[in-house]
Amino acid sequence: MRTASFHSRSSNSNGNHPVSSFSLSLLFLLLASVSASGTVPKAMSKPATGNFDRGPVIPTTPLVTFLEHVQETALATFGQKDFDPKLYVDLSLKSNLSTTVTAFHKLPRNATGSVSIPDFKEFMHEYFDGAGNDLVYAEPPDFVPEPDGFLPKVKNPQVRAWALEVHALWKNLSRRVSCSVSERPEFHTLLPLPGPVVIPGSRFREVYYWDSYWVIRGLLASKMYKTAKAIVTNLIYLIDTYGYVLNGARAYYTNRSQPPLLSAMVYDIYNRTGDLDLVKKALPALLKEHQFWNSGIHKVNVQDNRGRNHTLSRYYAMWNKPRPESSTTDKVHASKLLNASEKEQFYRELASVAESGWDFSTRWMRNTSDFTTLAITSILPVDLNIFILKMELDIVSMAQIVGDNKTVESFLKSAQARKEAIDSVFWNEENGQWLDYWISNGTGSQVIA
Ligand SMILES: *[C@@H]1O[C@H](CO)[C@@H](O)[C@H](O)[C@H]1NC(C)=O
Ligand SMILES: *[C@@H]1O[C@H](CO)[C@@H](O)[C@H](O)[C@H]1NC(C)=O
Ligand SMILES: *[C@@H]1O[C@H](CO)[C@@H](O)[C@H](O)[C@H]1NC(C)=O
Ligand SMILES: *[C@@H]1O[C@H](CO)[C@@H](O)[C@H](O)[C@H]1NC(C)=O
Ligand SMILES: *[C@@H]1O[C@H](CO)[C@@H](O)[C@H](O)[C@H]1NC(C)=O
Ligand SMILES: *[C@@H]1O[C@H](CO)[C@@H](O)[C@H](O)[C@H]1NC(C)=O
Ligand SMILES: *[C@@H]1O[C@H](CO)[C@@H](O)[C@H](O)[C@H]1NC(C)=O
Ligand SMILES: *[C@@H]1O[C@H](CO)[C@@H](O)[C@H](O)[C@H]1NC(C)=O
Ligand SMILES: *[C@@H]1O[C@H](CO)[C@@H](O)[C@H](O)[C@H]1NC(C)=O
Ligand SMILES: CC(=O)N[C@H]1CO[C@H](CO)[C@@H](O)[C@@H]1O
Repeated sequence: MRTASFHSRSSNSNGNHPVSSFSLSLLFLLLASVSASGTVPKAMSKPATGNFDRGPVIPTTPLVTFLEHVQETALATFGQKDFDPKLYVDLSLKSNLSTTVTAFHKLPRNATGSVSIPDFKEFMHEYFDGAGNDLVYAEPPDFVPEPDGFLPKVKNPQVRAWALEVHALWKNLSRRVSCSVSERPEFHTLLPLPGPVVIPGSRFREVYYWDSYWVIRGLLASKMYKTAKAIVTNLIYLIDTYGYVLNGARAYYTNRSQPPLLSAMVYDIYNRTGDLDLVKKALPALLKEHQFWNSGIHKVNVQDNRGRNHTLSRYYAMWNKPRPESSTTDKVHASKLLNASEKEQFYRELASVAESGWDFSTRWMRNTSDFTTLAITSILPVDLNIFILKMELDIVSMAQIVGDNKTVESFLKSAQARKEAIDSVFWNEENGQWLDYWISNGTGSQVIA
């Protein structure tokens, strides 16, 4: 289980990030190629992209901004080797921010802005708690070394033994947010969550959105229903607080989401447990999340060749600066770009690519040899729209379960419309595949009003 690096949360890699076999199998092998065919439909309304960065930006917290300065100084001090920028935005404060900032500015620096290693280490020790100290170990309440009926079809003793070792990792990855976070939230970039959590591990010290889908699949195989429900409860809490599920539970992940798989998590848990209360609690949150993906910047209208109008969704982060957890690397990549608005657009694309869960793939580049040509906000992705179609069908099932006929009816219609849009806009007859649709290739010339 390569939990540390297997797919995209927020990597600081440089464009060659491997896509996991998990994510690939998830895409139903739809996406062998990513270009649209010659018979592409025409985008009807010009979205706020092209060469201009016009989307919303929600300002960051003073703590995140300060930690980015610390990150920069750390890079100047320690150098590139083994440098992980994320470490510095995961630190929590020991004293209040103004005291810490004052001490930081008093550090003696040389001409290149670097502090001596001993001075910097002493400052770090005196003013910060270690990254991840604000998540504490929590014994999962429903873990047993070998659950009843565990993987009944797996008979080979070696494979069984290995599966039980993997199962035992749940114990290892269970945490809860320390009380210190709710006591002094302004000292932490970690966000408080009501229930216990399961983390991916390694440098990914906090809860992630679509990782939780895979975590829950595993927890269900391990019969850990209580832990699985707690994870869903946390994600619902994020929707109640922010209006959508954040990429991860950190102050620097609040301006983007990740592939929307919450409905699948709830539905899978319901399927195993029959927990009606969970469905009742989740349904209003899912309706809110559906709205998030089908309004504003995420929503794009497209007209097909037969003049029919369709609505599809895209990834689009509410952020146009370096991602704080990878700020130093993002800046290096952006330094190739000449002016401020191009840089902002590039930063927007980087954050939006992180929202896709794929991180850096040539799938999102106009020029596959040039990382700065990431253009995901100009793409209607097949997988995102399939996830949303699944969300719509899950909502139909859940509304049926709770007897909300109005929602059943309206989401049957939404699902039908999206299915038609997917077939009409994405389907490529020649290839026999659904392909991503590029809204505009930069010139705006294909955008026909
Ligand atoms: C920060 O802490 C210092 C020292 O404890 C105190 O004097 C100061 O008033 C605090 N500032 C804020 C903004 O809380
Ligand atoms: C500043 O300090 C860094 C690291 O301590 C060192 O590599 C660099 O050469 C120094 N630069 C100057 C101008 O002294
Ligand atoms: C997780 O497992 C590793 C390796 O077995 C061990 O070193 C570590 O202490 C464990 N951590 C927790 C929180 O159980
Ligand atoms: C659970 O899923 C299985 C397989 O898709 C399906 O046959 C079954 O009806 C589902 N059960 C419930 C309670 O939804
Ligand atoms: C599609 O939308 C356009 C622009 O809003 C409108 O003019 C046109 O009538 C619509 N076409 C259909 C078939 O509804
Ligand atoms: C930035 O560069 C782009 C592409 O070269 C150009 O279209 C745009 O006008 C420039 N913007 C500014 C503010 O200079
Ligand atoms: C848009 O650009 C992408 C990436 O260069 C390319 O694969 C695709 O074919 C282009 N689409 C259209 C409609 O020209
Ligand atoms: C693509 O990027 C590479 C590397 O920067 C460059 O050499 C090449 O000319 C670019 N191709 C196009 C079509 O712009
Ligand atoms: C909702 O639909 C079901 C199945 O069609 C029907 O049995 C039920 O009476 C309906 N409930 C309401 C409140 O209309
Ligand atoms: C990365 C970043 O700056 N995130 C900000 C996004 O928006 C929220 C508010 O919803 C801020 O609190 C975050 O700091």
